[in-house]
Amino acid sequence: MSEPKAHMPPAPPEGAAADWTVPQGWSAYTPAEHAMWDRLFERQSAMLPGRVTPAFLKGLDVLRLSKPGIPDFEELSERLTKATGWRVVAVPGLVPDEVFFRHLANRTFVAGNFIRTPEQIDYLQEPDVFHDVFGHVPLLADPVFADYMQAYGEGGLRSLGFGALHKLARLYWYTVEFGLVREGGDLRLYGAGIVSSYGESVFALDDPSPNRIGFDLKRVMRTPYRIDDYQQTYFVIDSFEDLLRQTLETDFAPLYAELETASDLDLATIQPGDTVLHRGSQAYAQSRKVRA
Ligand code: HBI
Ligand code: FE
Repeated sequence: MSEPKAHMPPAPPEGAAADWTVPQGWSAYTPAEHAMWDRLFERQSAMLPGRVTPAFLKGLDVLRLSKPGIPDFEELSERLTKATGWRVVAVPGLVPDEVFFRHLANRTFVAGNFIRTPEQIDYLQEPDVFHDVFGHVPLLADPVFADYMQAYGEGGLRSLGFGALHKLARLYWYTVEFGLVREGGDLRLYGAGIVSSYGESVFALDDPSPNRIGFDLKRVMRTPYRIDDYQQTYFVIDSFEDLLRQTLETDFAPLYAELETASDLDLATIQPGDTVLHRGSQAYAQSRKVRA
């Protein structure tokens, strides 16, 4: 099978629209599926006060996400649109990059419509409705973060023309998925991959193993990431305003050209010039390697 061309994403699966969206099918969720949401919601919302950025808790509240059961995307979108003009639509799973970016550029967030099974409670490969809605949607109610996500979608579409998607994907990974923010001298969580994970919401903030270093756009785009375990390095932004400003002010075309000849950095090694907030012991990653 050949790689799909950047501007020719594969056709959507049967039953999906041209933009890959599907009906959420809210009335078809079983009591067990709603109960799984409630179980995950309770576990995470007990963990997050004092650890997550207050903007996330505000989003949970504004969007009434504590209402029991899997949220109905229409009702959720109504509240979200009032806050920032974003909507949530359902997709069957991962969608092609170009499709994903086009939705973000249009202030539409695509969310998986299925929920993990009890066996998958702590780890699953594809983003389900809990990761997508609990993890991502609260911050879409924050005006600055909402603009950052749109800018990311627009930048993503442009990156396809430079063959630089994998560099830009690192920016998404280390901010939207696994970002930390420094607020009033304290580190707080904001990345969706962390806030939707029971284990990583403690590890990312409190464990001595990972590095925590100041966010630098070029540095991040040279740093590979792992999709199979906790991160070995977290990048810390000063504020959403600063992240948005850096993203909007950077001319990515010359940056991509420069990065083409720059080597990838080791994902666990502190580099000269890094702002080190915590030098990780990497003990966790090493213990996993020995056992693997
Ligand atoms: N599709 N449903 C879904 N969710 C994502 O987060 C996603 C995707 N397709 C591509 C994609 N993410 C990547 O392009 C980004 O992680 C960069
Ligand atoms: Fe995600």
